[in-house]
Amino acid sequence: MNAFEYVAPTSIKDAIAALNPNAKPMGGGIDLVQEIKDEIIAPERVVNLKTIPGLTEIRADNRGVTFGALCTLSAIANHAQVKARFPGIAQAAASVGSPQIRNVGTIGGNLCQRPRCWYYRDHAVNCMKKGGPKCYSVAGENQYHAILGGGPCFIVHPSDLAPALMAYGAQVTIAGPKGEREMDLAEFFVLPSKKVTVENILAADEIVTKVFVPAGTANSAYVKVRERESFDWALASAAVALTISNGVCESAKVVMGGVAPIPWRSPEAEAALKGKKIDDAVALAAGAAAVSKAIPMTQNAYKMHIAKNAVREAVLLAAGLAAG
Ligand SMILES: Cc1cc2nc3c(=O)[nH]c(=O)nc-3n(C[C@@H](O)[C@@H](O)[C@H](O)COP(=O)(O)OP(=O)(O)OC[C@H]3O[C@@H](n4cnc5c(N)ncnc54)[C@H](O)[C@@H]3O)c2cc1C
Ligand code: SF4
Repeated sequence: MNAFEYVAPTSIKDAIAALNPNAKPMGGGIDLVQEIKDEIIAPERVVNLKTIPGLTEIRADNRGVTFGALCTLSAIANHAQVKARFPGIAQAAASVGSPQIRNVGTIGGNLCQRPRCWYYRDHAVNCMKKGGPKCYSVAGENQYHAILGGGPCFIVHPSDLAPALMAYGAQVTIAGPKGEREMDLAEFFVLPSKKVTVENILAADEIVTKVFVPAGTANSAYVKVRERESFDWALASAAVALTISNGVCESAKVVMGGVAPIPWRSPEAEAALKGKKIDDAVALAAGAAAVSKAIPMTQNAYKMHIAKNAVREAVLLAAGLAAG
């Protein structure tokens, strides 16, 4: 582990001024500190965002809900209005890691956490994501890797919150040297085919300051399938938000986690739901549509079945029907 300078800014402006390509912002520090200890990264400076006041607030009103970037996952999972009005988001936050991780981990850190690929996490392996010559998962151990959107790197995006927030059309606010900008969370994530060394559009001197979720349907759900039930990242997950009128699905958003290098929205699954009365057959058809374009790697075809059934179950839960 390298020695680094520690900076504790008291404003967003000071935090931005302290950031540069050799510095890293820190939320709860769960992922960042592990990366430093494992010698995957060696920043010269760590900028602790927790010393900036006002970034832990959750504000719910008629327009929707705003999460400061330093909100913990526990605060989101336990917030009464989030649970009642945005159940899929509360369920996603509650599904992250263990209670200790949820008490410390922040929404900003959850969205910006680095991939879990074991080649990436091995400091001795210089794969493409670290600027090296090749992706070792292609001919190697790829059972946890992407079935959609992969290439030339085949990570899956590890965030549980991201699919649920995207299903609600969340917007993210980014602060940088030129001020603040807002964008759809869907535009925040970057496929490896565009830029292989990063997972999002943030520059080295930019941070996430808040996430806004517009008011919408309470018919939502997040279903996560994991290998180790006590705490684990998703093998595959599905966030579904439905607008239902007179028993018929007027519109649907379906976003999967754990299957692609970015949270993966499925227009195919959404089309399979729109205009239909939701029942098990329709939910299953949506699940099948969600993986219809998947291309499994040598060891992860099993993920197709898991993702399909995660979508099916999330659709049924969002519609208020018991999973079949
Ligand atoms: C055992 C274990 C199990 C886990 N299980 C899950 C799981 O099931 N689901 C899941 O989603 N995650 C899981 N995690 C990952 C966990 O690290 C994140 O969920 C957590 O939210 C990270 O938050 P943090 O605030 O500690 O991030 P940090 O470690 O502080 O930061 C993570 C990354 O984001 C950057 N960053 C942090 N805040 C900002 C910001 N505001 N703007 C820009 N960049 C920022 C940092 O520079 C760093 O690169 C698990 C972790 C562990 C150790
Ligand atoms: S999947 Fe990505 S992170 Fe993993 S070995 Fe390949 S290039 Fe590296």
